[in-house]
Amino acid sequence: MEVQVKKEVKHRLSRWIREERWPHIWCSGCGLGIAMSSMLYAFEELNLDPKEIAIVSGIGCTGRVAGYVKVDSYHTTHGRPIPFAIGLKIAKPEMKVIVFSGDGDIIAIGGNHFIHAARRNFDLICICVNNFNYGMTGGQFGPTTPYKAKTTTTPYGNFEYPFNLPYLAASAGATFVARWTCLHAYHLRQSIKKALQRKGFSFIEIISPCPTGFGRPNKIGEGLDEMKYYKEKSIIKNGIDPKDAELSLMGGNIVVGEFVDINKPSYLEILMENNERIRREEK
Ligand SMILES: Cc1ncc(C[n+]2csc(CCOP(=O)(O)OP(=O)(O)O)c2C)c(N)n1
Ligand code: SF4
Repeated sequence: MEVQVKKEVKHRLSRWIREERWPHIWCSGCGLGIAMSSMLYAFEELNLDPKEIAIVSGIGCTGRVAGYVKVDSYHTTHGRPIPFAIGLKIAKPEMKVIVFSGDGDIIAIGGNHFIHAARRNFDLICICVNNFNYGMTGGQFGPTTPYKAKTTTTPYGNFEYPFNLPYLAASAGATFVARWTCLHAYHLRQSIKKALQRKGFSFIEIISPCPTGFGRPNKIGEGLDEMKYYKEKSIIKNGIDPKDAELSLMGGNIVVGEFVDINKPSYLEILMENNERIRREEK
């Protein structure tokens, strides 16, 4: 009789995931799995050493990423991943420090830290998963919720205008700015790879389905329906002024692409140069 030997099949990303923390908490149809795996595939393709990467998140469903990834990772308080990551990068400039968090976390409570990190061209990769609501706490509206969109706290439709995140990042001083949806997993991975290989403040917005907090109340439906919407309505426009990067989940288009990629001395380069100069002058 032939003896069957069971072969253990390992996922291609298993060296990057804390499997002991599985199953994850995300709802079916949520885009966060694609957002996270796009980053992990970028690590894999660049053949990075887990020891050279640190991931910092705040709270929320997106914030869980820090707990699931097998690198040095930090789940910080609400809105504070950027200042935490700045401290980390100054202490360990040789590490690739990534902030991976939600729109509520980075742009609402953490908005001030975001604009100043961009202004300083601080050497960080900031990935913001924008699902247009506060997913984890029950689907409240936030600063990226579209005008007229329904959330638990805007049952009659949101009457505030949202931020255009790439425009905000670029006008504050970010030197690499991109936006992709979870459908654009290939492009997203390429942008993350680019960001991992450059200095300065890189900002990547990932438009992601949240069927629970956003899709259903706005009659978009499930995660797959939102992905179909992205397929129908997204247009790639690399290199355009981000102020023209339209974003509509309410019937209009979603403009995606790499909008900004410029060279400007980064915060750490300026800091090192100044330290050198002061040392020379004091001799
Ligand atoms: C100081 C503080 N205020 C409020 C909360 C409650 N809270 C937890 S998650 C969250 C919203 C997160 O939204 P977002 O960053 O968009 O992440 P998502 O869950 O949508 O991925 C809030 C307000 C908190 N943890 N700490
Ligand atoms: S609430 Fe939304 S963001 Fe949170 S896990 Fe569910 S689908 Fe994803």
